[in-house]
Amino acid sequence: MSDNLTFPPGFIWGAATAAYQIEGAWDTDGKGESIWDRFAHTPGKIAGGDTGDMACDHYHRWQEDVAHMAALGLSSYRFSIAWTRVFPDGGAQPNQRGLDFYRRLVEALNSRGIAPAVTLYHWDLPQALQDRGGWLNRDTALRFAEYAAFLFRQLGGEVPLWITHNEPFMQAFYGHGTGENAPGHRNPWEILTVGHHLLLSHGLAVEAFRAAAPRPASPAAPAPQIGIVLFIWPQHAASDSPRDLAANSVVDGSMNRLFLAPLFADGYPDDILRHFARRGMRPAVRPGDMAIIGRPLDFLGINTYTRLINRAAPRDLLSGARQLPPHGPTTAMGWEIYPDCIGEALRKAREYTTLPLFIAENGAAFDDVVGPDGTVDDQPRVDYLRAHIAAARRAIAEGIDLRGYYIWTLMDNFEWSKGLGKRFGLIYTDFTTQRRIWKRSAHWYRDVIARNGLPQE
Ligand code: IFM
Repeated sequence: MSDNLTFPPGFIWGAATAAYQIEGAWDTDGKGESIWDRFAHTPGKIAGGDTGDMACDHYHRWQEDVAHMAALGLSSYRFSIAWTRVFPDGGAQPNQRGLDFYRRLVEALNSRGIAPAVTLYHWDLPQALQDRGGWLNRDTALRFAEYAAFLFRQLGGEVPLWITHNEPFMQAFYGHGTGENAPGHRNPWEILTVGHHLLLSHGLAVEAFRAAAPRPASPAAPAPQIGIVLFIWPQHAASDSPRDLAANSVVDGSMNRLFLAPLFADGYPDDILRHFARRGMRPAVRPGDMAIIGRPLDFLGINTYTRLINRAAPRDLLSGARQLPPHGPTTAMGWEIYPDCIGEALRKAREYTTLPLFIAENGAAFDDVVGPDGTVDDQPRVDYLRAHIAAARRAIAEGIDLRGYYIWTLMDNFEWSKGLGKRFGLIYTDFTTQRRIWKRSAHWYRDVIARNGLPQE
């Protein structure tokens, strides 16, 4: 690490995906219906009428995809398990064929030296549990802990990094507040209860993990670890006026502190509880819950892509804030390209915990096209990644214990309500033929991994 481009030895270079976004095969081999299957099949919910029915057809093409990961040189691959493949109706009866799919995938990754990082829940709740109230029903947290315990028993030792949830913020606020995500509820009064049950289910799963104490596959391998992945987006006030500062603090409180504080400090932040209580919103906390939620973890994963600039907007029911337009160039999502999001998100996490940190997702959508010569020249993504990885390197130089960086995402996939049109991948997916084409950024990332750092410009 003699220069400011090289990373510490053993730094983890990864790529991330999620089950519903890549697998397809939505009703194959006994898989049950999830809330995303139901939501995407509801007309008008997804741009262009797209669904994840096929997505990248990874369920059938996983061997080819693992070969791409190996060719990239990934040290880790983060993916999620579809609860409904393993327990089709969210109950206690496992589906062997679903479990076998993940067992084969985990074995293939390990055999190629790619450490599996497994997310248990990336938003695809069994529809059968949704029919019984979903995350509004405290019982769903108990069902989640059983599902998690089953996987710890089955695959625990083969998976070095277990992640309970991906971005509980999104499930709570977008699934239940704006309705942009499944299950599509537009009922802000549900948000805090859903968020609380997600966190409770996380804590119960951590307890199940400690009880199972999965042993590493080989004595030389490190013991499997457990953590959670939070969405941490830096928030900036539009001005120094007390109103803008207060509005900014509410957005930061809702997106970031509402999840960091109960996990790592002493409960929900008072200012945010008061803010929501004035709107009649309260989490359904029972005695003992906060101790479960705060069970010690082994690491924290952070997803960060940009920043938001907030100005007071008293008419906004939920936050009392509005976001200003981005202050510079944006990605195809309309998100400002703001590389300091990496350092700011890591420092925010550091206010709450000294655990090892991972950037569990970072990346960009651009309007990539296959050129006449059959290549995909995504130089804007290379520029984005270079700037963000450089920011990660600066954070390490500051003393932040950052252990790894996962690009979102391995290959273009189903970007939730935006459908198949938002391309975030290192690898271009032709959704008609399912052909994969390495973009310029994939070649570039392979080089970064091989040299364990950034090339000179
Ligand atoms: O595609 C999503 C992912 O599922 C969760 N984090 C943000 C990504 C880009 O929007």
